[in-house]
Amino acid sequence: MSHTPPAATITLALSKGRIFDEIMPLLAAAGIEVLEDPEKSRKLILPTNRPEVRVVLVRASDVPTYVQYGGADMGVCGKDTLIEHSAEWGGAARSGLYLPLDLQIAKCRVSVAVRTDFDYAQAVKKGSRLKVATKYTAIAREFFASKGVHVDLIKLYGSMELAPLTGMADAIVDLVSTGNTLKANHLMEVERIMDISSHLVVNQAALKLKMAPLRRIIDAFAATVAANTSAALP
Ligand code: PRT
Ligand code: MG
Repeated sequence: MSHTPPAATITLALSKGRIFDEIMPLLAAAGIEVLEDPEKSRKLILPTNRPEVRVVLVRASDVPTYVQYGGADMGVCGKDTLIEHSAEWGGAARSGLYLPLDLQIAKCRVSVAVRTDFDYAQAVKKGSRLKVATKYTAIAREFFASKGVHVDLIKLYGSMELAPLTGMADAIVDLVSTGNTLKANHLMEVERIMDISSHLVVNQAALKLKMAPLRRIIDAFAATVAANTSAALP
């Protein structure tokens, strides 16, 4: 059986977990319902109630790659992931990605954290060279360069919290949401680098070829985001 879709199919790339869970209400408001639970199914291609729309499940950090190379027409991923992906390509535009909408979901922040017994302010003041472990090397490089702090970046793919605990690094740059993970590992947040939310990413060529159906989905998402934002105002 071939998995190559008919030309009119819209493929949406999502990652399991928080992004999948938080995009569901937006999809529902756009009239799209995913027919299988990714936590229960082993399938990587999930059908929806709309025969022309399907979801592909990929690693969060692979979402921009799928959209860029046309494996998906659109996708949802964090601004953190987008910045790191764009840095590899010399900018979002050069990677052929169109970013029409901040979906305001899966919110968190990128922060610098250190061991509670490490005097970060003093180290910065003294002009010490800091060893910083992170998955977000582009964000970290840009941030410390703008502060004029010299850093040796150590690239990790997960469990960043361990690096300062084992003495491998002085600091980490990681995503923080409640702060519970840092606290549980005797780390503290010392700088907030930027706020993060998830964005809609669209393949520019697909947008031209499938303008009407993609626009309908983008507009429906935008309407829900606008309604949610105004409902959240005091
Ligand atoms: O897990 P995998 O390696 O496959 O990829 P991923 O970690 O990139 O995917 P996933 O699903 O964990 O995250 C997808 C996106 O969700 C991220 O790119 C962010 O944009 C967004 N997001 C929002 C978060 C968080 N909040 C978050 N808290 N991603 C990760 N975390 C982790 C963080 O890295 C840390 O380990 O949660 C921990 C901190 O949480 P608190 O609540 O204890 O502070
Ligand atoms: Mg994760």
